[in-house]
Amino acid sequence: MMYQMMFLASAALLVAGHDHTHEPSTRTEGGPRRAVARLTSPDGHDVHGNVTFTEEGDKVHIHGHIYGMPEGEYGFHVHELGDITGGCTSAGGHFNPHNKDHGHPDDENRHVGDLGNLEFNTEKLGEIDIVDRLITLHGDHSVIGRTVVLHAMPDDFGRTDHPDSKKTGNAGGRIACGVIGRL
Ligand SMILES: *[C@@H]1O[C@H](CO)[C@@H](O)[C@H](O)[C@H]1NC(C)=O
Ligand SMILES: [Cu+2]
Ligand SMILES: [Zn+2]
Repeated sequence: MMYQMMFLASAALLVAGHDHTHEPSTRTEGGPRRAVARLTSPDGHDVHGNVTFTEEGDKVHIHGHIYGMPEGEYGFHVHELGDITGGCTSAGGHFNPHNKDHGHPDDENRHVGDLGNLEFNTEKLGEIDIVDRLITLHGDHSVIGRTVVLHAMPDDFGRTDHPDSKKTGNAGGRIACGVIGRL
């Protein structure tokens, strides 16, 4: 009996916690919350682009394009800090407020900032068209004021034996980045 009551109480807490974190944003101005980042390369690579974030219900749509990488796939993440004063490395690690392992965007066990790979075509154009269920533009875990980073190598989604796989996806150096600002 006691166990049952404790179970019910913790279940209720879990539900309340869940509802709270996924509460739709109560925006005073009209329309969805939006944010934007302009990616540039502090290290002088000719890589640049724009990314917009639009919150719709409990999902965020991420659109835009980045120019300049050779054909291939490259890791694309939101990093914790909005600090690029010392280049992209100042932005810290992957945004990971729930202390998870690095993963694929569809994984349960992933960093909030894990947006997978961005594919560049033969024209060096990478088109961003992502719908994500963990990124938010409101509350404590908003990505506004944090940094989007494009890496030098593909993200392995935490699925290889490389020692960095479960931390960063072994995506290599940081080629371009931009701080996410509100619109
Ligand atoms: C980013 O957006 C600005 C206008 O806001 C535009 O001038 C610039 O060309 C865009 N850059 C890319 C790479 O799309
Ligand atoms: Cu990254
Ligand atoms: Zn990660």
